[in-house]
Amino acid sequence: MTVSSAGRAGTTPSAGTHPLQRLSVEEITAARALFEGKGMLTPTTRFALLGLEEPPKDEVLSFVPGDAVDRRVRAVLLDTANGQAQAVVASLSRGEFDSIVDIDPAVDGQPPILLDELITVDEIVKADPGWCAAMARRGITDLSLVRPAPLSAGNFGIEGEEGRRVVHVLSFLAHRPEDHCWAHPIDGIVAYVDLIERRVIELIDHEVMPVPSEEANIDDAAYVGPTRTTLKPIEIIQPDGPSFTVDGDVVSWENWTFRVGFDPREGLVLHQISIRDGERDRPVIYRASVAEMVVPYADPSPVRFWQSYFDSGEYLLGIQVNSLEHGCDCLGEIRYFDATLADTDGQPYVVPNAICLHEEDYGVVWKHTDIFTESKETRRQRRLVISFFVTVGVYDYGFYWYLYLDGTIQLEVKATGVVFTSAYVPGSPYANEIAPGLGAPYHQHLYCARLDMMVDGLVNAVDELDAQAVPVGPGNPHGNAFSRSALRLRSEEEAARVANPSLARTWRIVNPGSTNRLGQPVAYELRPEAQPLLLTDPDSATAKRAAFATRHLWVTRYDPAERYPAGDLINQHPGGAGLPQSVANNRPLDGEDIVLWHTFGAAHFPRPEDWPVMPVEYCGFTLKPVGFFDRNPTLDLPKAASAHCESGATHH
Ligand SMILES: [Cu+2]
Repeated sequence: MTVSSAGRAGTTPSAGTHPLQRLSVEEITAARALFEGKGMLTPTTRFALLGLEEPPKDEVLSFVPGDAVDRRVRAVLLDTANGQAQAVVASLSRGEFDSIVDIDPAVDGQPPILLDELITVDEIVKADPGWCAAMARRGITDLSLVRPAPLSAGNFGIEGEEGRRVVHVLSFLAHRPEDHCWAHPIDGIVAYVDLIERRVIELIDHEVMPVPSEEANIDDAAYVGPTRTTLKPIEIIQPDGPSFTVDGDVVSWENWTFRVGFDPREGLVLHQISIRDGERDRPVIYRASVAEMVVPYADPSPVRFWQSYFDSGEYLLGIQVNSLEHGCDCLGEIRYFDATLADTDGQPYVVPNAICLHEEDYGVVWKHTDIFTESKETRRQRRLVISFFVTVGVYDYGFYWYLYLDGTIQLEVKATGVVFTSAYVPGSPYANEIAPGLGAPYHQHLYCARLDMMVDGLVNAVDELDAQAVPVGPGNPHGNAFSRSALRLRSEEEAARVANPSLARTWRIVNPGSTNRLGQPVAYELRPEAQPLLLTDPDSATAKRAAFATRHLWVTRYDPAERYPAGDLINQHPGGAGLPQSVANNRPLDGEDIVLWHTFGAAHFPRPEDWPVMPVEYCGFTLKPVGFFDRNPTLDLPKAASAHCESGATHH
């Protein structure tokens, strides 16, 4: 990797702009013009990524409205003619490049897969005589109905792939142009494609397997059957409007305040989440996002062993964002935010209604009927929902952040869409048959949330809490006692942890310098779902590249350069980047500015009910205030949150 740094000259301040404000259409246009003007673009240069380069935390925290802001972008450029790639940081305010780093793909990894490359692989494989002959052997001659998928190759040390920009191509067959091809995998064959040389470099025609033929068109009334007519309407009405206010990208709701961000790679980012407590706005999280995810597949077949998709680092979650429809995707009083993104030519485009904001009733928050005083009190819970949906290949993922009235923060990921299919081999221990002859290989969906914590300030520490059985003995003669142990995680190596649900293990982020009225350090607690970690062999290529998924928790000292748990460029990366590298320094964590990295997700053993489209599977995590407040912070909720629940004063 080589680094060159351009000098700094006079500044053109961008007044009136917040440092974390999302890039505008004008700024993306200006960025492209800057790259063009400096001779950085050839006719074959593609922007694999163009997004906001966020300023370091101290700059953001010391920002005062009206201050000049140095607006910067970062880009990953790929010349599709020769494969040369660069990572660039440039200042729009100063009209200068701050760094231009030449990427060595064999060492640093490849730029993410471009949306354009879907078309590229189609052209390449269909021009390959060997691939066409392999299709013909399977009785497939109308190649216009074959759908080749550009799938990330990973890095398995396959001869001839090192340093080359490669995707692996599995193909699917449509019976007609409008037929959903995922029902008809053409299995037993894979093409390895060099996207720069534009040719098939290896064709593995392992086995002619029957192509499953049953159609599965969820938009075809003949397949789906008659629509049920028994459901009565549910209307969600807020006659006085929603309780939140939006000022630019800043959202305020009840006591919560945060700033909406949107990154081409991570998608939705929540900045500077704080909660008002009396006269104080108390910070909780400086920055929260899902910074990586991996979907490793269990099928060891010679044409599929490499399947392990890093949907964020390899495909960029943010640019796959859906435009949401009111009444379908979101119900009630909705405030949408558009997403402004750059295409591979560096041109801006806007995805309307990309982020959905609304509030939801969430049942009872607390309730008590007193058996002595006959007092009856009930209050209702609400949550603010901020979400977006992406489509990455066959899968659709919804990412839903929830803020609750009682200070709880939750992330829920919704996985739906179509499972990745195979030709089912009877008796396979690695796949389920989900339709006649149609297999769905086992796999995992593992996400890594990056939580840059700021509980009442920058000085934080993490304790691991376990339920603790206490044996019979002095002080516990009847054996009823049990307790809880707390272990301060003092260094980065020590803080790489695995969940233990049988001990109700949680991780508490405390501020040792801020105490509640009981003298306890204020805290938020991460409650993991404690689902299985990465199930691949510890020595597998995927385990090296997705090392983040071998622990439920990592804690690192804040470093603005450490943004992604599997490294900056994960596509074809040989592994070892990201968290394993970050924690190798074993920096101390007790009373420091720290970042939590939480791996969560689900092992998916597909069911017949997951076909032809999968009902949402949920996973996620919760952050709960623990001694952050002096008492239940929802005592001030009004009794009649709805017209149907009238005040106890008038109805006994
Ligand atoms: Cu799945």
